[in-house]
Amino acid sequence: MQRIVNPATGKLITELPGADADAVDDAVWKSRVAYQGWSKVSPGDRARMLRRFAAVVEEHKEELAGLETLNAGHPVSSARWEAGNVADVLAYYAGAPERHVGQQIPVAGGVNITFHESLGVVGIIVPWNFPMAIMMWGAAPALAAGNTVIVKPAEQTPLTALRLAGLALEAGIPEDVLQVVPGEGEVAGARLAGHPDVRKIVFTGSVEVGREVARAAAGSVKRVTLELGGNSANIVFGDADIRKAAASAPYAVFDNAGQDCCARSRILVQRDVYDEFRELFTEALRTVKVGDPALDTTEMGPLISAEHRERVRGYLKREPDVVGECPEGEGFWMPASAYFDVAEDDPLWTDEVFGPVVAIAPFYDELEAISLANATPYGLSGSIWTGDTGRALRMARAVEGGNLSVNSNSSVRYWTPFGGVKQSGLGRELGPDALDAFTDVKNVFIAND
Ligand code: TXE
Repeated sequence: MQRIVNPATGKLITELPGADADAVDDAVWKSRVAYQGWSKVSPGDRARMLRRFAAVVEEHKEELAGLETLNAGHPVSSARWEAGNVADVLAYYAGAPERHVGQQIPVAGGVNITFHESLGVVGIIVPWNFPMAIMMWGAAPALAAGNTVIVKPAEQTPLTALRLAGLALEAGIPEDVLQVVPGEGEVAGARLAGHPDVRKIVFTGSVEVGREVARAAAGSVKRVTLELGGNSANIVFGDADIRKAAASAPYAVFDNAGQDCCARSRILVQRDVYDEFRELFTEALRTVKVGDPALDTTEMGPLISAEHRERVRGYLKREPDVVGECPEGEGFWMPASAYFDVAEDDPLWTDEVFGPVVAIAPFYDELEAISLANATPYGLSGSIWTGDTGRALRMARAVEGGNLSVNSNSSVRYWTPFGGVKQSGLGRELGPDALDAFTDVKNVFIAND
């Protein structure tokens, strides 16, 4: 049985049986049968059903946000964003069945056309940090492209995934087109990744498990998309709007208590404004409102589990330079913490801490900033704060990452591509490109004589 716990109180919400390998095999079989129907649904009807699914999610936005707050500890304002994002992603990809067109390529002796063929059964292995959104970033384009989907949610957070599968049925998506199989990663997740009839795996989680998933997928040459986290840099130059950069920096790392693959968990500040930034940032960190995630005013909730909190605490070898507020009680609470003058080889600088901890260091010039920013095996997101457009472009090109922002800390827009370089992963989600990740191009030549 899987124990589903409220991270804000440590109390049991419910217990669920976990799928074993046989249950996954059964789901794959049902998915293959459902694929025979779903892949042949006309583009217009598939689009209509996905639009209806988006509308049903929109109608249940408050319920979904409440469930996410209860199960994942997200502040309700952020959970509302997430539920809205699910509806938006579905609505966006609902436009795809009628628009994902092939090509006619000029050839001698006939006609050459290409088709985007759906793959078949797609497995999506989801982490606990943004359970609804990450599930749908995979499921929406996969379904739109004509595939059937099996979601393996994280052990800690299956509730919104199960509810979304129920809402899909309510919206008229046929049975078994979108299934959710809660279970242990090493059992259900591993079986899904290794199953010969699953044609594609989308995995979001740790680098270690990502490697295992890729190895298991290699057995049947499955297509793989991997999103394996990050340790992104927030780079503040002396010519930037320092007040703005400092005011938004805490949210960029403490959102979801730092359990965000795009968290700007390292801040690099040019030496001439380092002291000013330090003062402003310290002030901003101390005002982050930490507490009951069900309250509208809360900005940071608990960590996902006691086990994860221990992992994060393992990085704190000395007292932080600045510490925020932290509620008392049984939940998995941890204060926002900042360390200044962190060395380039400190694990706080190189590793993904995945908690409310930020490492800050000064730099002299662009070259040093680039070298410090890239001194990690990850390459997902990052921000550059500067008033100089040329510098913004030079830096955005030089920092290793899939998603860079200038004078902003945003990374995710459902209509633009998202993903990492280096050990942050493989492939892109969201935006128009994601459809290609769920289809193969078929080339057909028709002779005219
Ligand atoms: O991840 P796991 P965990 C990073 C972050 C975090 C660390 C560990 O640094 O501290 O990973 O988190 C399933 N075959 N990220 O332990 O284990 C598992 O059931 C197939 C970054 O929670 O990678 C869950 O559904 N699947 C991140 C999913 O993999 C397996 C989000 C992720 O779990 C499996 C989360 C196996 N052998 C953690 N073992 C991001 N990229 O945003 C586990 N799973």
